[in-house]
Amino acid sequence: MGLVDKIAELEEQMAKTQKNKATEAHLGLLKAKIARLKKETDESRGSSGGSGGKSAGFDVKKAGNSTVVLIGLPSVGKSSLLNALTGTGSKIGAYAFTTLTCIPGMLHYNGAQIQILDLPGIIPGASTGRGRGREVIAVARSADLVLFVLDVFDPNYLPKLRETLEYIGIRLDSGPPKINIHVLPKGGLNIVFEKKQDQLNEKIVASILGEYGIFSANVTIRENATIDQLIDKLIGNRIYIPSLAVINKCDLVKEDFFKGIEFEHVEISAEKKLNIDKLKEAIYKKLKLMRIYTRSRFEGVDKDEPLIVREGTTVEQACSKISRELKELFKSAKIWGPSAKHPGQRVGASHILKEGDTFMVEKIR
Ligand SMILES: Nc1nc2c(ncn2[C@@H]2O[C@H](COP(=O)(O)OP(=O)(O)OP(=O)(O)O)[C@@H](O)[C@H]2O)c(=O)[nH]1
Ligand SMILES: [Mg+2]
Repeated sequence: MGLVDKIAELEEQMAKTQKNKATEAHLGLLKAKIARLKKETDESRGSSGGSGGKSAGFDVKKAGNSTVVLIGLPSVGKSSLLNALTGTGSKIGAYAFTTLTCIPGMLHYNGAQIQILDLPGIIPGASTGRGRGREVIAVARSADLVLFVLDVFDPNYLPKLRETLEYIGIRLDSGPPKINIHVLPKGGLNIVFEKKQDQLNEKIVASILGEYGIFSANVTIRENATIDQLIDKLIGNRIYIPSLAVINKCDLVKEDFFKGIEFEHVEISAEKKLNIDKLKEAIYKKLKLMRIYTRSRFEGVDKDEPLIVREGTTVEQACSKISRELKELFKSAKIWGPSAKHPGQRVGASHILKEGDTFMVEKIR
């Protein structure tokens, strides 16, 4: 039996098993087995991790401060949106599969350069199919944000799109599981639960670890984790990316149309250019970018040329973005703005910057 058949058989077995307390451990083990086999098939296909698809047209070079991919069904308006955000001329058509390759554009916002990638539409089963679908979603693996584009008459397609990406190991809107596993040559398992667990217990953790050939290890579970998170930790090649949902073609409906929609989203019309600025701001926020200004003794502050960095960036990291020399000669910095206790506060290399801060480096010589 081939790997694909084995996976199908296990998936069938899972579907047939009732979900309850008594079957939890058994189901967890099946999940672990499936995840392990899937990883093996990915590896034999050579398509796991990295930048994904190898075919012509999909090897797009990353550019700018961050990369955003547009994921959605055919004809929802992805190319129209790329054009509205960036002024790029991606082809728009009233028929499905107008876009056949990956088209990049650049959004300039708040001093940041945000690369937007327009992709062909995906259809159900894209993650398992051999065709372009798999290549399309593989591009998402290297993105900093996934923008789900939904048609106003089909917004409930969102969960299916999310599942499609989850299937190839992309984890949306969450961080890596707070689980540590330190494998030991002998001595059995020592499992510590730091938080109360809803799904995991010693028996389940032991049987899942066994599936991965781990029988001796120090394991610390630092959050209320799921079986899936434990498996993610063991598989190891998961990618964690934030996402944002956009509902397009809002020009076709009245406002009260959106009352029943409960998930977070931005309503736009790419064609009529409605709410595009609001979407730009939402993208910028989700990417957690911020503007930092530098001040030099001679030239003062240049407000036109911010340094674009991620939230949580330290003074040291910002310096190394400017130049290696600056990082090496760093003695201390003076700070003005939101993160400064008082204007001109002197701080060390590990000081965390905030949006709108200005800093000036004092060098060792
Ligand atoms: N009414 C309305 N129509 C739109 C809007 N945005 C796009 N369209 C129309 O929807 C159709 C599909 O638009 P595209 O931008 O080509 O869609 P796509 O998602 O790139 O399609 P594929 O490349 O085939 O996946 C075109 O006929 C557009 O004119 C909108 O905001 N409102
Ligand atoms: Mg298109």
